[in-house]
Amino acid sequence: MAKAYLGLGSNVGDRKANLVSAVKILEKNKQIKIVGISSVYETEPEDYLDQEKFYNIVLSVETNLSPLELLYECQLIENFLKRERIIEKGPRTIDVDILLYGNQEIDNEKLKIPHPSMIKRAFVLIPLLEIEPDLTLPDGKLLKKFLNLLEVGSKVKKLENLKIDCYTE
Ligand code: PH2
Ligand code: MG
Ligand code: MG
Repeated sequence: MAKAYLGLGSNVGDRKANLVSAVKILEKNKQIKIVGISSVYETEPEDYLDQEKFYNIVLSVETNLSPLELLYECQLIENFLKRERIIEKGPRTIDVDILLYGNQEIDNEKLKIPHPSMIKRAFVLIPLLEIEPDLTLPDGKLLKKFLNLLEVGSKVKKLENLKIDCYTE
């Protein structure tokens, strides 16, 4: 079993319902066990700025899927929730990214792990560090050090009253 971390985001339609659907699909997969789930954060859009605010969460999972098999599962969820790819880094019903997969480093045209922009994104690092404060990159660097370098301000807000439950045992 490998421990992996997934970053999920939604800014089209019912953002919470989209995240819940994605979590439910992951829970149904017998080869994936969700072991941690962050709070839901409402976040200002990054990269492509002219779009609605996102809801972002991070999950930790244990899985015996390979990194590529896990990627296919993420893409299956994106297809199921009818994600359209009109604008790069633009609006989406759901985005499911593999952030980390054990201590593996992967760099090919299909898949890059660690996720190349995770260390620059407070909407990833804040929920990730909420569930795993001392997490490191495969090279041993502490992720919280990267968060300290970012201007977060009010761009990432924890939604205290919005919980996504997960039921896997
Ligand atoms: N995803 C992007 C681009 N910008 N901004 C926020 N706040 N949250 C996201 O998940 C996000 C983004 C492309 O994956
Ligand atoms: Mg993606
Ligand atoms: Mg993404």
